Amino acid sequence: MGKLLTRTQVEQFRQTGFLSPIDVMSVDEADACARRLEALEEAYPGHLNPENRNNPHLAFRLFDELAHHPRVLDAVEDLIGADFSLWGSVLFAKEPASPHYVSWHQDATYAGVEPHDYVTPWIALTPSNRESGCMSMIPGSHLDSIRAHRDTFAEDNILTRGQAISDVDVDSAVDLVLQPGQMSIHHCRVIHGSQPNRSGARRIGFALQGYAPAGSCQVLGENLWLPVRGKPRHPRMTRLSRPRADLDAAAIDQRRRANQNWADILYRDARMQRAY
Ligand SMILES: O=C(O)CCC(=O)C(=O)O
Repeated sequence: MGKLLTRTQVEQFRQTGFLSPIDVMSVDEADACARRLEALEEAYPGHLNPENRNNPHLAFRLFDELAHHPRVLDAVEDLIGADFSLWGSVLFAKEPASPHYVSWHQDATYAGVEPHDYVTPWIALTPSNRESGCMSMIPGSHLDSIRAHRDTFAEDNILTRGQAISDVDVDSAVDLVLQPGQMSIHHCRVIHGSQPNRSGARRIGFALQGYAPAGSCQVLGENLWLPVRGKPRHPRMTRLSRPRADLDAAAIDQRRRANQNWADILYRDARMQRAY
């Protein structure tokens, strides 16, 4: 018996590359988080927007708390063991009736983290369903190697390079419908994507991308890791720290450093670069 997941759930993750839904908090608690986010967006628009969406857990208490939520960490521990760190995070907010989508991709393609055994919890703060553009996964695709991705830089594609895999077996896709306060967890190599938000409400998801077991290494850039549980040693590791207050000077500084490192890694050899 694991800390949170059953043996069946762990086995399901091994076979399909994802697990969903998992309860993290109540709908009311998720709603309170969404309200806190709105207040932060209003107070600090330059620090939280579609072009500054990466690694908010390094600078804001709200995202730091979500990144350390015991139920998130217990589920992660059941999948990758008791010693792990967080590589990064992304706030994926899709506005009501907006055209933005995420093409079919595998997270591990450009991330530079090796080996490919890290996992991404995605926490819904608002309803994530077919109408609002939930994530869809291709079961078992994590068992194959990395597929060819074509950089499209398509305007409405919210991935950094608009990278896309073609000839995906879309008929096998599974939609991950989540209530506010629930999460999914996906493997870094599973093929996934999401459609535009056609609903009248925001679809807000916070992706912890990802938790990696001790010994994992960033092979394309600086090894900036936030230790989370156990003894998460990584080769050439620089330890990041949790923010003491929203946007204190140290927090701003370490988020800026992590975001620059990400940009250098994710846009390596790309023909152009976007603001995020
Ligand atoms: O939020 C989305 O629609 C996509 C997120 C995603 O691709 C990810 O978390 O890996």
